[in-house]
Amino acid sequence: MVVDVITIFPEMFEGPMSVSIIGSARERGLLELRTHDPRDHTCDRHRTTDDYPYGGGPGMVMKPEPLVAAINAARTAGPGSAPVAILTPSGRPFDQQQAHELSGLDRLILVCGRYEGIDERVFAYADMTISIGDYVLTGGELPAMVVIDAVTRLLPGVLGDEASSADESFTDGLLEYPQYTRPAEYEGMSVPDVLLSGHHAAIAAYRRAEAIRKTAQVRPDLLVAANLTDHERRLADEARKETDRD
Ligand code: 4FN
Repeated sequence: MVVDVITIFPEMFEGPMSVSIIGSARERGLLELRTHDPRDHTCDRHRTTDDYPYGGGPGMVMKPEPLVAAINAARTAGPGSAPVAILTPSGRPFDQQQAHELSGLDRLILVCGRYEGIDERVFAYADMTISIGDYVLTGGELPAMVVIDAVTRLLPGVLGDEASSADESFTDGLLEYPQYTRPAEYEGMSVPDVLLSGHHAAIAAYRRAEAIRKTAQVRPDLLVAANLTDHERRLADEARKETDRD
């Protein structure tokens, strides 16, 4: 997959996108990540990418011309068509479902805002908008990296066989079950006996029950989409009631 990022801070991507799974995906050619700086598409001496807002008010707004010129440069920098996604607080809430959808694309262009925002007319060049959550940020670069991280790990070959099948079982919409490694006892806290039992069916049942209990307690909204048996629904309802009493 080829991802083009439109950003006035391309250096922000260097560290995070060069290490671990994403760095290795790039080295292996599974992800091609390119940045395009709107500053390189300005004509004035100061390479201006922002201007005062019409109608007044605080802060500056990203000018349309350098941004759209950078989007077009990204478009023509590769074969075929590439959907354009703007990272913005008013975008579609990003989730694992959309990560799966985007991982099926050959190309994607991500546009990062800075200052107080992007001139509204740039949105006419976008196929979609994405938001990673409800908090104030200084730019769309971290959100773009969140999207790239979530999408890249789903690309064929990026994770090993074991990690990708583990992924399928935990993307059944539930939070993670509790995990333990050695030592069996740490500061008086011991690993649940069932995990030391070697009884694989019992371990699987314990983990699924714990994942359902945890999800019901901290994120009951996630259970709506989860595939639960009648018995598991009752387990979730019980866990829910436990927290309601707190
Ligand atoms: N943020 C809010 C309301 C109004 C403004 C903001 C805000 C960066 C250019 C956008 C933020 C959060 C999630 C992009 C936030 C995201 C951004 C994102 C983002 C600079 C303008 C700005 C009600 C959400 C708190 C700054 C709420 N996902 N403006 O953060 O780009 O993608």
